[in-house]
Amino acid sequence: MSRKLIVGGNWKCNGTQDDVKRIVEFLNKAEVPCTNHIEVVIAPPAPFLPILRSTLRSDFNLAAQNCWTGKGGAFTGEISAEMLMNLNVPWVILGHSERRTLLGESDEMVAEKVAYALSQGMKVILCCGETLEQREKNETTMVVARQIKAVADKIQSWNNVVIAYEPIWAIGTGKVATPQQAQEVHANIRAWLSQNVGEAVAQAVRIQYGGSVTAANCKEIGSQPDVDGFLVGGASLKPEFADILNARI
Ligand code: G2H
Repeated sequence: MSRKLIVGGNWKCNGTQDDVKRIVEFLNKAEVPCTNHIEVVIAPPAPFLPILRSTLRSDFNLAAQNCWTGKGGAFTGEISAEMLMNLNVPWVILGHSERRTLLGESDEMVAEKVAYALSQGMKVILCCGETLEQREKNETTMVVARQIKAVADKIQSWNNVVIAYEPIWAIGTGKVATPQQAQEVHANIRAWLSQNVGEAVAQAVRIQYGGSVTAANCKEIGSQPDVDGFLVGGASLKPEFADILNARI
């Protein structure tokens, strides 16, 4: 089955207003293959979402990097899915390992967030991935399955979910997974979905690779049959992001 490529730019907690202007400038100039073949989603820090909404080209979409587990209210510092929809931000990245590790987000909390965001009409990039220690103990398949199962238990439809496989040992380290390592985990995720959710979902769900993706390594990783795009961190702040968008042509 041919799945539409999806590339995300996760700016994490980086940038100033001047950086935003500079990045939007090169994004707006970037030549990309027909948007029938690729979807581009930019995830700036939340304070910059409105300015990107009004300055970013309309064929690129926007994501938040987090949202709350339920309806907004007395939750200081949080962002609700309703607010994001109100700002015309249709995507949200959930379960990024930085939030799981640094902010203690459990599989269950991530799953609650995914379920609530979907219930509000949002689209979700669900991150999963193992630590180096878990990989060395051959626990990668188990860890990733556990993270995905928590979500599968709480949602009815995978139509608006993209999975981002991000091995933690490859995040921001410059140590990228080999194309074979990425393909193996992506294929295992698809196999898990097939056995536990259904074959149609397994074939339709897009799975991005994330972790030190650059213009130099994206072509090889992107050529793997079960890699449907990338979630890019550091390189999404640089003009080379435009080259990553063209990895498949
Ligand atoms: C992984 C990735 C973006 P980087 O976190 O989600 O970041 O490309 O900097 O490793």
